[in-house]
Amino acid sequence: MNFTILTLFPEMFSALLVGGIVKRAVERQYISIEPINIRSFAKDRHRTVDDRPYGGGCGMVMKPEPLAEAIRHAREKHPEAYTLVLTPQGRLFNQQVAQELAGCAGLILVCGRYEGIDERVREDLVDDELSVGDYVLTGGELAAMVVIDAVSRLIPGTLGSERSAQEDSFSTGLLEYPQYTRPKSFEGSNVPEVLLSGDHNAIRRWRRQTSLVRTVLKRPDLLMDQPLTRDDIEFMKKLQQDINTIIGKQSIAS
Ligand code: 9D3
Repeated sequence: MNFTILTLFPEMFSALLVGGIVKRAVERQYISIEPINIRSFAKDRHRTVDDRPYGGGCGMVMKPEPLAEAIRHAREKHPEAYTLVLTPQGRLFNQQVAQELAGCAGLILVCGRYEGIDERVREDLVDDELSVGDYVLTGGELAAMVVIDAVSRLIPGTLGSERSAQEDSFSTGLLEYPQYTRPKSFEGSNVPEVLLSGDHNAIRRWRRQTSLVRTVLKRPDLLMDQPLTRDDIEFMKKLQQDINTIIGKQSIAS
């Protein structure tokens, strides 16, 4: 998978190559990352890429000509690629969108700066718009890196010997169970007995059940459209009964 990034700050993307799975995936040629400076498509002496908004208002808008030239250049080089613009108005990026994008032949990621890009470029040259969440960034670059990171690890081969992308929490639809490593006792707190038992069935059930409890407490929204197993339902009913028993035995203290 090729990621072509159109940006005014191509150097920012070197952060992806400092270390970790994305760097390794590039080295092993599962992915390629190709930042292109939009400014190099500006024709005037000052290499202007922004201009004042029609109708007035504060801030600047990315002017259409250099941006359109940059997108056409990227599309000619990667005719099969899907063109996305990162904007606060975009479709919310999540694991499902990452899965979808991982199926693309390539991605052209357009990073906005200033107050945004000229609407005509978005209408004519962009396939879709993505946001990475409801908070205000200073530009699309960090958002593009979020997309590259999340999509890269879904490309077959990129995770290497690391656990498969199928197993992680947003694929099971639950939050992950707690993890422990040596030592058995750390600052007075011990690793749960069951994990030391060697009983793999018991360990699997404990992990599933702690995942369920965590998800109920921290992200109940994730459970709403999640298929639960017969075992899950039985566990949650038992928990509910236990809670009711405790409540039933209580008299009001205050
Ligand atoms: C003053 C109007 N601003 C709206 C709050 C306009 C604005 C334009 C561009 C504010 C921020 C940005 C820069 N952000 C992005 O380009 C961006 C972004 C984001 O800010 N949040 C979440 N996802 C994304 S994707 C691109």
